[in-house]
Amino acid sequence: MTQATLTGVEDRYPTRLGHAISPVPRTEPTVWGDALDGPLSRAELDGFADRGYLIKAGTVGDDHLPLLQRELEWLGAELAADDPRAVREPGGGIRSVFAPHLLSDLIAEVVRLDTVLPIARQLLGGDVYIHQARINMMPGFTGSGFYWHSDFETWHAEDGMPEIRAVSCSIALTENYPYNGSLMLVPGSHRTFYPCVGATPENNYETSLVSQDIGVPDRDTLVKAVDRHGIDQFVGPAGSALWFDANLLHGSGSNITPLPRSNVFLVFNSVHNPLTEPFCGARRRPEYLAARDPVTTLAL
Ligand code: 6CS
Ligand code: FE
Repeated sequence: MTQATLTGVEDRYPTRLGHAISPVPRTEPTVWGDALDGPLSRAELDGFADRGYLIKAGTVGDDHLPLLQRELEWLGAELAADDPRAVREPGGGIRSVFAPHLLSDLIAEVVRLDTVLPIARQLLGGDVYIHQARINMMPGFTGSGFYWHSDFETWHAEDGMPEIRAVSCSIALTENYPYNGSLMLVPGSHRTFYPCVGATPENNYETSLVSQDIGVPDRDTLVKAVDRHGIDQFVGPAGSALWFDANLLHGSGSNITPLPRSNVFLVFNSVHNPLTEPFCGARRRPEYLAARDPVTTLAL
């Protein structure tokens, strides 16, 4: 019996299985709002629906960037060495800082910028809240990558997110070059859910945030997806933003250059898509990974 039937919530996207099953066509729309509902044009919305991502230059301007870059250093120093919200790279340095919007007023401000929140509301068709936020530092020399995955696969299995009605906004705080660990995307892959084989270990997030072994598509799936869709890359100056659908396959290589690729990721979830119980049957993940608190999940 799966967790879903225990809670009575239908699991339309089974994953973390004992055996491989066929990919599941997405049933939800990718874009829930319309051109009149926000700043994105019809063409931009159609592009997002087709490719599963959209790049917007100038999302954060020079008025915020230098302050945000300084904020990164402060956040890195502020968190105690044993704070679980600061995930470290095996080779040294900080890999990610989770829930930075709750630690920094400046990052909380970025969430509500006219170039950010209205786009999230338009894509998700109404009120939203922050499901998860993080800064991925991808430090120079030691930044280890993120293997191919769909964020929704994790958020569904381990956080109980029922529908694909969430979107990530990755804002470059440093220049994202083709060679310093910038995000690679499989355009169009968001229209298919790829069930993964392998049960979720207890407290999986204690290792998966550094190296994700469970909940990743097998190589045959990746060969077929890349063969069909190709690979695009998010490169651009500090201040530009990549909006990508929760189910879009993405990953990044390691960064052996001296140039950090530090991005802040804001994950917006629709208020109509509140978390239930983890569909993989594991215990709930901590609040800093998956917001459930009535205050932090208040509509923005
Ligand atoms: O487990 C998670 O929620 C995180 N893992 C990855 C690889 N991307 C999304 C998210 O930060
Ligand atoms: Fe991810």
